[in-house]
Amino acid sequence: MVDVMSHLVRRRKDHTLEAPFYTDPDIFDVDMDVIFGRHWLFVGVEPDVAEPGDVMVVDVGKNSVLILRDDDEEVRAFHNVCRHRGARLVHEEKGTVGNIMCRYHSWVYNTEGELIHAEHMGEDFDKSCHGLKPVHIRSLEGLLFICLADDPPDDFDAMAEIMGPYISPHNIRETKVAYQHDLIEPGNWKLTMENNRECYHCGANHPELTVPLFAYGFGFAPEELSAEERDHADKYAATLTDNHKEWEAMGLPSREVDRLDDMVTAFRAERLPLAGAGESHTIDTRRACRKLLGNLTNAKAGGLHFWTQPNSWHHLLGDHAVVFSVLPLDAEHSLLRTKWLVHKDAVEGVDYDLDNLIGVWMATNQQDSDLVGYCQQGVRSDGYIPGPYSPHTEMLVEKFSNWYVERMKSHLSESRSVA
Ligand code: 3BY
Ligand code: FES
Ligand code: FE
Repeated sequence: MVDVMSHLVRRRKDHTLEAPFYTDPDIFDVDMDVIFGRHWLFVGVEPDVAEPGDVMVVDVGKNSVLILRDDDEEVRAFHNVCRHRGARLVHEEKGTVGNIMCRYHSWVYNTEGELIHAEHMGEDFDKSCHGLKPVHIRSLEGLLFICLADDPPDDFDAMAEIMGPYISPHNIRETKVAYQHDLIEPGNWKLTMENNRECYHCGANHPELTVPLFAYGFGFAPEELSAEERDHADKYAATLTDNHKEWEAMGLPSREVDRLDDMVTAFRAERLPLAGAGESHTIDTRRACRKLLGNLTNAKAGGLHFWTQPNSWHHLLGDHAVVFSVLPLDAEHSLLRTKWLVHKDAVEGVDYDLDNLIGVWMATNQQDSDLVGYCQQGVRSDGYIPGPYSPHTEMLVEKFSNWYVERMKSHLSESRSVA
């Protein structure tokens, strides 16, 4: 087995990771234990389980997790494992249940996870000792995060306190999932995340996304701009400042908050102006949905970018929201799950056209997936040497890689000192 710690310790700052971090199945197993087993993961939204009895299954490596709304409307999470002989309980990704019955010997659990029926187990059998094993779950204004560890990182509340006011105007709880798309990217999960943390690649690769999104919002080297480009960049900077003032006056927190460095549950957010008509991530830059989110009365609410380590990013717009989660499948494949949310009362074909709603990000996701695949092909090769991140456009990629390296080091040194 590779010595993960020695690779972590010699990692060259401001550079991509060494190849085994993207290719080695043993390091992948450590990632699943340390990163995906012990941190808060974004897995879905409250509207995924809108009504009591609604169930969603999310697979995180070897763990399958049931997320459901109980009869008291509380969202709960349990391991999707029968407490009798361990059979998987729910097999479909989405469904609605009264109770949950195991197919094997018909044990029955209620939506609180309690075992309520088990035949032929004898008089001494105590049903109350055989409820479903709970998984920690928290809702950040309707965005659902789970943690598989017994003791999750204790800074979720600190994130929620800062991010609550940014997210609440979009009222995620009062939305519905208009569309979900699962894309298997041909790359390690860290390549998917690194790709998301920069827009250095946007101009050359995202003809649709760069219609509503200003590439200037993601950094550049001023000395490399032509006079005309510098003029555009200056105008963008002025627009950003003006918009932040306007939005904050309207009750929409907008200024950048960057906690990617100093928290375990690390995150970043900023509300950015949109180009053209300035309303949405659509090809005509106008709202895709007639009904706006929450109490918003103006579609020109910019785009709130919200990122969490290790596995999510979100675009909260005036008329819809797009939320993304990355779930690793193996060392060289990752599931990118994207959900488009619109106001719960919006009607497809009346208030929104589905193709128009999803068009920009369906195209962008495929382009990003191709780019991730090109890197995966490269990191497998003997020709791969860790390369430098741009100090102007990839500083947030460095923050992702640095967070990963520090979290891995911290857990591996803890487990060494215990052993
Ligand atoms: O290129 C991407 O996928 C993301 C979205 C916006 C810029 N970039 C960080
Ligand atoms: Fe579930 Fe037996 S394994 S009832
Ligand atoms: Fe991209």
